[in-house]
Amino acid sequence: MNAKNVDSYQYCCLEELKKISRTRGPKYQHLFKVIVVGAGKVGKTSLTIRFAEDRFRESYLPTLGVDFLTKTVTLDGKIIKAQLWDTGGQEFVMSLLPFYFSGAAGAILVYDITNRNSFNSLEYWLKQIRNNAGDIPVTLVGNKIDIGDQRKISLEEAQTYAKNKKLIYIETSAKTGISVPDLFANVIEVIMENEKKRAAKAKAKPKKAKDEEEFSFWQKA
Ligand SMILES: Nc1nc2c(ncn2[C@@H]2O[C@H](COP(=O)(O)OP(=O)(O)O)[C@@H](O)[C@H]2O)c(=O)[nH]1
Ligand SMILES: [Mg+2]
Repeated sequence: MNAKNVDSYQYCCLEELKKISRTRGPKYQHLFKVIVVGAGKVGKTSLTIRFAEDRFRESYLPTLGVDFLTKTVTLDGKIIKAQLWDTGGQEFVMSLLPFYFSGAAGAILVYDITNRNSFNSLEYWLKQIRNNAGDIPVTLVGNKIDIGDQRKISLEEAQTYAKNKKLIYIETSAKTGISVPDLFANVIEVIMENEKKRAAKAKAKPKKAKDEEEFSFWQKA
């Protein structure tokens, strides 16, 4: 698949999403976009599928372009629809990065606790998030704890890294499902808190500045 095809595929996905929300009518109060990033084979696709559909597959299918999965959750009596954007870490997707990051309300940054290279690449991905999506909440995920006997990055090292970068840290297994609901619950909670803060700040600002700052990702039904 080349970049041109990926673009049209992407466009179709967006059109499809719009159609769904039009025909079925909005059944949620908030809709936001969460991006899932990290090196290849760390479990990004597996985590999003585990969360959205509660299943797991052993075989590796590299993600081509970008895929959406949506999940509706309830928090503080509000219905929230999370749109999870999953991407492959391959070079050919790089041209799509700005589009992929645009309007994200939060990010899940994944590495594989049994793979040192995936941990080393966190710096790169964090830079991409900060450059393209700004100061959004980021949750760091150490995945594959079901094979903890092959662990290459200790819990302490990961926690220290997360603390230095001011990230929330959580360890999961997409395979067994352990801590996957906690991860997403946490992500949604921090995004909601961040949005509340942003809204309060925007309210306090004069109208002109408010208009300039408005982003479309925070959509009310
Ligand atoms: N043991 C184990 N394998 C996993 C886990 N998550 C993903 N995998 C496997 O790791 C490989 C890559 O997973 P995938 O979700 O495609 O990674 P992605 O490239 O980051 O999207 C696949 O063979 C998965 O079955 C996990 O939590 N534990
Ligand atoms: Mg994938």
